[in-house]
Amino acid sequence: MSQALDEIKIGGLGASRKRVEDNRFIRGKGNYTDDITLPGMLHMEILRSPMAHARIKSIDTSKAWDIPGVHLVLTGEMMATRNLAWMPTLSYDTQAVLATDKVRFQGQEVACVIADDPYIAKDACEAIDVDYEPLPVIVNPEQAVAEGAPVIRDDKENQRDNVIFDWEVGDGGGTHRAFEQADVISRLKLHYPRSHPSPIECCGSIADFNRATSKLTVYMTTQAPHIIRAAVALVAELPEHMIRIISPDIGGGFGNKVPVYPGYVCSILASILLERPVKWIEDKTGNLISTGFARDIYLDGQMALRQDGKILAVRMHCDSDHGAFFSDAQPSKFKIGLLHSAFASYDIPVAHLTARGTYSNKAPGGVAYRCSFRVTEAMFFQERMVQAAADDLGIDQAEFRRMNFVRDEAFPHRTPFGFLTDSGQYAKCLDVGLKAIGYEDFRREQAEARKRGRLLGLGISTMTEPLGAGNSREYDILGIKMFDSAELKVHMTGKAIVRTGARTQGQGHETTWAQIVSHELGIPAEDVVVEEGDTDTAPFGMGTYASRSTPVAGAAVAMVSRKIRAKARKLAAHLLEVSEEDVEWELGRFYVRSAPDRGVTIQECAMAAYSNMPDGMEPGLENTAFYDPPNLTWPFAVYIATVEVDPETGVWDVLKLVAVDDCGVRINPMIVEGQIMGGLTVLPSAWETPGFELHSEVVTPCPHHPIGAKGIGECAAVGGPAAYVNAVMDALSGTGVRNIDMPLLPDRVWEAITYRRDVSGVPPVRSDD
Ligand code: MCN
Ligand code: CUM
Repeated sequence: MSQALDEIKIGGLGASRKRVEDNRFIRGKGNYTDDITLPGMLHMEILRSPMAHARIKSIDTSKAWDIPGVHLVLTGEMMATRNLAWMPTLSYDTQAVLATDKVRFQGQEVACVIADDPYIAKDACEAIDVDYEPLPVIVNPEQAVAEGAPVIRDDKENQRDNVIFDWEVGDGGGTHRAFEQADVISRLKLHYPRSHPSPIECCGSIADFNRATSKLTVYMTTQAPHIIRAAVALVAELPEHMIRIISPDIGGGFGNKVPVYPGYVCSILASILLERPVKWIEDKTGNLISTGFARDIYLDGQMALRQDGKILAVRMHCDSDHGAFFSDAQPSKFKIGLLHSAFASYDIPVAHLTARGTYSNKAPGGVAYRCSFRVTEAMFFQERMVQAAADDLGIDQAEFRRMNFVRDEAFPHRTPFGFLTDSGQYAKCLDVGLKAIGYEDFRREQAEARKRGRLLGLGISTMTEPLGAGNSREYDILGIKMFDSAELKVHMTGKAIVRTGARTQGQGHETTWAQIVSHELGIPAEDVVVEEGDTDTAPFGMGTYASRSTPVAGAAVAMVSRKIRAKARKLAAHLLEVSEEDVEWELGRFYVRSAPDRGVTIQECAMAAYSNMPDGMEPGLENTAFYDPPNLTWPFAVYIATVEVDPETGVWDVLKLVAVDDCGVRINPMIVEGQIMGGLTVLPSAWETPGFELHSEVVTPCPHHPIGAKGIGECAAVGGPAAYVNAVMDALSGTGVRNIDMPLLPDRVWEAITYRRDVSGVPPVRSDD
């Protein structure tokens, strides 16, 4: 008879285990960067530019130096003597650490003061006298390429204009031919505005250089500690083994804590110069005006359609505003992230995307924000475009999607831009969503309400997200290939520690990685501790963003557990005095095939690894696995929102939101639901947050992931926005309004309803009459 453990009871795969990290968080016992105080620690503050574009004529720091308690005033000129005035970005550009020649965005770092406390440092910043000569300012791509536009990056030798790149992907000729066959061509232009990830905790670092040991320890808010270690080694030319990056608890990242910021660099240099720990904690204003933003993309697309509803081809152009430095965090190969994952949900034969990136006098970033390298923009555009096309053809929204979806049996499917999606049941997800929202009934109710002057709307959005970069053949950042690793140490009493190079920021890795170990080894999850974030102890990893942790680091946890199991099997054979081939595994236990009652538990094997190993066997039960995924994982989701718009004020309320997410096998269903709700809510308060109805009945296991899981961390933030916008647009159907750019503030909606016209959010001004 089987004596296998009950997987749910031990907290394995599928268990809605409460998050173990919350034990400390809800008690206020988290350990964030700002909670750390080191002996002799000094404090750093940054002086930021009040101007968006100006030449620096002079910087006078003498008054700052005179303030008691000030230890160091850093300027770009001083940084330059150490070759640190500029640093490389993640997209092969350069970024000013402290400005020397010009300031290029409002909020740019101009000088730093290191003092006994942050207040003295702040006062001293205000005592610094900077003489600026204002220059014309550019705030959007149109201005950037206009005749006579000032060249923002005149620091770069061969830069004669404000264009960063012109990039294209897809089949231009084929797309052109398909458009010639079209019965109808549908067009949509929109702006996905700049957004800021806005984590509750701002960025910060404590650099601690110890002259006696030559060791540099940096506590910092980073989603990717190993990448930072490599960057510090390469940029500051310090030996990598003498650098230790510790990412303590993180109070939300959302992409904001991927880039390298000047504050980190300055605190490191200051600590080296002063030989004392230097703490820098950014304030909210600093975080909002200077750290990695997202989106800021202008999209113009056309869809070639056959009268019967078949999508024949798509043509897209994207103008993206990257701010003053091209510092996007994205795989090297792709200039505009994974924007070309657009239209992956649909079976479209051919497509062509052209993209132009330009500089502006805005903060750099392009980190994306809860989205795998610009897939939010891709999916938003996909779903807005699909809605517009269905309207143009007079075909029902849901039906139009269904008839163009990639069919279940067509996987793996090559998208028109060349990705290979792995699996899914798109139509089934849509059916579940339509049933849950009560589609037919709502349409009737909507028509009835219209007669009484009430505006109801229903918006559908789907998303197919490329999650889990690498594989290493195609994905790298600055040449560093994208894979991950996990280390598992099983102690003699059968308790274990698992470490990965990912870094949780609230996603619950401390809970879910233990569940994977439980699933593979039958060790109860509560007996497995998870540790991440310290480069001296964690194995190498590319960090946590683009929902790559489960697809890559999580897979590595499964793979290292399997290595441990393979060794435990040898130990079991030894203990049971049979040959390895006669040993069978069931959860938590090895047994003799011919005599199932004779068995040993995984814990007994662990003890044997330290006390009774067979002759010639290396002792211990520890291992590391590197995992280079064969492909990205491709979760799918359908989000359907219903709204009511008040025609008098433009205020709109969400009546209901139904989410159907298929992220493959769910490790922890409760955490997955938390991730979905968070993604659908993003920044608004509870007051604006509707009740969500989440569905988990569609599960398409990822065919190439060891436990069948796909990523989920960003799906709802990727697919959610179009559901809300499509619902408002649906409520306005018949008015001739085709687009309102986000944010859908009441005044914009009111303007659209009242004047029956599109409302564009294009800065700097929009005509109000
Ligand atoms: N999970 C699961 N089953 C699956 C997939 C995931 O149980 N099939 C669990 C995972 O084990 C993990 C969580 O769900 O505990 C999210 O997993 P995953 O999709 O792999 O995403 P990451 O862990 O890589 O998280 C990154 C993602 C990103 S890129 C952003 S941005 C974002 C997000 O997570 N930032 C967040 N969610 C966030 N949630 C919080 N609380 N804070 C942030 O900063
Ligand atoms: Cu794109 S925001 Mo997340 O990938 O850290």
